[in-house]
Amino acid sequence: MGGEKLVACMLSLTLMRSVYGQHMPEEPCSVQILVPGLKGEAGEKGEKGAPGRPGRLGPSGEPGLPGVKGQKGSPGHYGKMGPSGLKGLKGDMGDPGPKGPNGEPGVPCECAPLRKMIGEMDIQVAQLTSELKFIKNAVAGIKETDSKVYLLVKEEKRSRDAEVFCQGRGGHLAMPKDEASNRVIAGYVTEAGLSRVYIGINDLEREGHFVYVERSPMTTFSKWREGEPNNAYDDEDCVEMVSSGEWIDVACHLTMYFVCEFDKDTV
Ligand SMILES: [Ca+2]
Ligand SMILES: [Ca+2]
Repeated sequence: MGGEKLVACMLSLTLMRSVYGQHMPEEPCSVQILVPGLKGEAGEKGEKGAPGRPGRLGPSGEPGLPGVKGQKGSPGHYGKMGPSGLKGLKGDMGDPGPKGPNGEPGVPCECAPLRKMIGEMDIQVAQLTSELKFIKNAVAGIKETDSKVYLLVKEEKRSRDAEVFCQGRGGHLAMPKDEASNRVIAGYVTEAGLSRVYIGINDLEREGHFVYVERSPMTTFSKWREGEPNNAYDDEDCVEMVSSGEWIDVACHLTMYFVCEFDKDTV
């Protein structure tokens, strides 16, 4: 027993006496001076001890050789959608599709403006119908000389209204100024089976002084029937042509067919 242990033993003995009083077990350590004896014989081999603690971590090993290339993997997931591309060129127009089903019946409308429009269209249709009738007559029975075109209008009108009608189409009542033109106009009367038509001559401004409706004076040519003009009943200021081609002064308020003339330059 070393010195340290001896001191520790004595300290322990003192503590135990203070705690347990006189009831102390046999003194475990008494101070004795021992002398070493002779070395004994080698003991028998002991039993195998318990495994030791694990050793420290060793250093890193050398890099290994490259491995053999593995097999091709399965396809990966789809990537994220990329940005939109530029707009392409416009394609050709497709074929017309099939006709769709009929629509629902419409609802009643506020038709006052439409009625007004329809009314105006009716008036225009009437005007066009009149124009068409005029053109049909013109195509069917037009007569002409070198410088004039004549047209028999089969609408009974007073002399003034007849002249308005002819002016509305760019002409005048027929104004025969020579035998040739007078014969052409007379041809209308006979061919149409008529007895008379208005022509463009009158003495409205000055009694007995006949002029053409375009206000040009009478020339040397005239075709009065014998005894005419007589201004009968002091009321004959307009002129008709009968089928013979002769002229007769008559009252202007009579209604009859008439002949218009147009300059070829303006037709
Ligand atoms: Ca007269
Ligand atoms: Ca007369």
